Amino acid sequence: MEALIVQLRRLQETALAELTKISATKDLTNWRVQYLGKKSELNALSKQMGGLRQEERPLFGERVNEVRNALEAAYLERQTALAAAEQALRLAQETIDITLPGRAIGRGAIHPISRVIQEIEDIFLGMGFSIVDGPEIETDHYNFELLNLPKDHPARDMQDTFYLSDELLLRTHTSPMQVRTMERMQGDVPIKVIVPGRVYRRDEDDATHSHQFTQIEGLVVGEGIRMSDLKGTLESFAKALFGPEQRVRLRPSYFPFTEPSAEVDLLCVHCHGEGCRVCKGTGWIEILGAGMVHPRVLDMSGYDSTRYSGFAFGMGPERIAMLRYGISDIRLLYQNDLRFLAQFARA
Ligand code: 2U9
Repeated sequence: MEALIVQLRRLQETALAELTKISATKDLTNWRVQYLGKKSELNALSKQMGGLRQEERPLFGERVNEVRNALEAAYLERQTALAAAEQALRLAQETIDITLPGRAIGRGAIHPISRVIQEIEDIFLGMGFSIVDGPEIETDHYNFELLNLPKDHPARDMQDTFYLSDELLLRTHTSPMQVRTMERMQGDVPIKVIVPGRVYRRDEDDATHSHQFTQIEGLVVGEGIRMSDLKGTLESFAKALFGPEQRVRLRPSYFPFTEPSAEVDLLCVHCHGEGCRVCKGTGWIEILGAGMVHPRVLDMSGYDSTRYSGFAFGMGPERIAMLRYGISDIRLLYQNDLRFLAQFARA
């Protein structure tokens, strides 16, 4: 019995000494199998109990249990300590230095044409208009015929056209969308729409011309719509866009789709009517074209011109952007030069 007790003590000392040498949780399992498993020395020793005298057995059993408990406790303690150390190491390695400055994302700017379009859309939405848009590839029928521009009409030359085939073309104005709107409304009134969009003309590009540009056109159709409605609407628009001091002036003009037609001047946005370089000394600048919808145009789109009337207008956001921001060459608006565009970033 004495010899067995000594073996037990030695076993405990060796096992604990071995345990302290283990430095990774994955190596703990081998230790546990070796010192606490079925084939362990401890198990072998405990089986020797049968060879002991009856009165020695409780004491020996107690000693075996003490050693087993001590080894179990030491194992758990070591496992907890190693797991904590390993986690601390992992956390330290995965630490991100959040004090590093990030990569700055450049601030974008809304294109000056888009800015002007958005502003104009807001103004007309506020006056109860709807916004519609449609195809840039159109038919001759919608782009010309239904706008009172038959094939032999001299005004077709005013708008040199990119034809894609005999019947298909790049629209020269957004007006075909007003025609399509009238068709869709099938004689219903009122119609109050504006149509912003890109249009195309066979022009040589220079400081004031571009073969591709933008238009915003408007159309109002109803009963009893008069020239005074046109003037009042455009005056409200001009004040909303350029300030309450604005005024509009109509001069007679000609468009095939309106009769009468007018060119619409606003007080010069630069000198407010004094006369300057921008308005060539007149105090006025031309911003819009407009007129009462030609009766033939109404009739062709299903609106009886003896009962209904309407007004229409058109303007170029490029021209408005150039006046507002002092841009002297229209081509700057299409070159996508960031040095130019970045100037329109909001602070
Ligand atoms: C329908 C009936 C009438 C649209 C109109 C103008 C006058 C006009 C130009 C101004 C400068 C275009 O951007 S610009 O080149 N537009 O002067 N446009 S009346 O008249 C219509 C349109 C559709 C059914």
